[in-house]
Amino acid sequence: MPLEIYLDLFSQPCRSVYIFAKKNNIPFEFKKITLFEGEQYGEEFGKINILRKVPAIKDGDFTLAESIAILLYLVEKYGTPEHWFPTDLQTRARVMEYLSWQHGAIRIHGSKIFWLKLMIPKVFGTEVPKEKMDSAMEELNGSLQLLEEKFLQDKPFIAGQKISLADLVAIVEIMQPVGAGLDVFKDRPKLNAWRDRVRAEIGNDLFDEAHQNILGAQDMAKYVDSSKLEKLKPRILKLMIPKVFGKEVPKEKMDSVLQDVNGSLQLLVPPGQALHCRAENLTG
Ligand SMILES: N[C@@H](CCC(=O)N[C@@H](CS)C(=O)NCC(=O)O)C(=O)O
Repeated sequence: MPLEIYLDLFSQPCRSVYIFAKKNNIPFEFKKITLFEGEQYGEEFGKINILRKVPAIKDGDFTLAESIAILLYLVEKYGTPEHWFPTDLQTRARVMEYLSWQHGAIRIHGSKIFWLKLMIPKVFGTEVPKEKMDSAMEELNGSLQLLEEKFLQDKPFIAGQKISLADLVAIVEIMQPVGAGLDVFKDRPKLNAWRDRVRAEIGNDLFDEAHQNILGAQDMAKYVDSSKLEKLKPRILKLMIPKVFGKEVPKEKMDSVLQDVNGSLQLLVPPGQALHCRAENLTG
């Protein structure tokens, strides 16, 4: 039975696993989980990953979640070229240092921009207030600066002369806000040159193919079926509002949305209020 990889290429960690498997000619079956349709909550996927997140893999009877664990599993199982996860103790430690740091920094901050700039306005039909955007931009800029100054410095790649898992995981995350229309490379010549090197090492065609969905997200958002967006609202209230605003949506407000998804935010706050009022109402 071939290795199964459960993916949605809108997701950054899915792209890292996808690119790694393709680049290293690892045979696998692409099992599509469409996040926007909530397929991660289906019964079948629950048997693969009870955490309800992609990526995940199934290798025979063995299932595994978490992109970093999956990448390391593939490194070991398929004996991929050494530069991806160097054997030298300290070089490997540099890769691990980045992989450990990025979850709470570039990943969170890049995703937040994607939601604030593209998804929340599209789904709720209103712009996010400027001060929320400014503070999210400040966080992302802080992380990008650390990537350049602490992790990349003057080396071609994060671990030194060669591309490693650290660069792969970094680039897929950085492309997320780009998908929402933010040119993160503008006025960052070092980051721009690093992106070009990483893309060339991955292979331009594979890089572009893996990023086709996310780079088309703005166009897709224009034409997406509004009934799908309605279905997304409760999930956004439950999953994204707490992430983005750092507070849970109170249970009674959540319940009222679930009772009438079509009414959505209009049920919760009077129409016409700005999103920051709505967000404050939502988060209590
Ligand atoms: N730490 C996990 C994060 C996985 C994750 O957050 N996946 C998101 C997509 S980027 C997901 O599946 N979300 C579905 C949901 O939360 O419903 C990893 O690195 O694999």
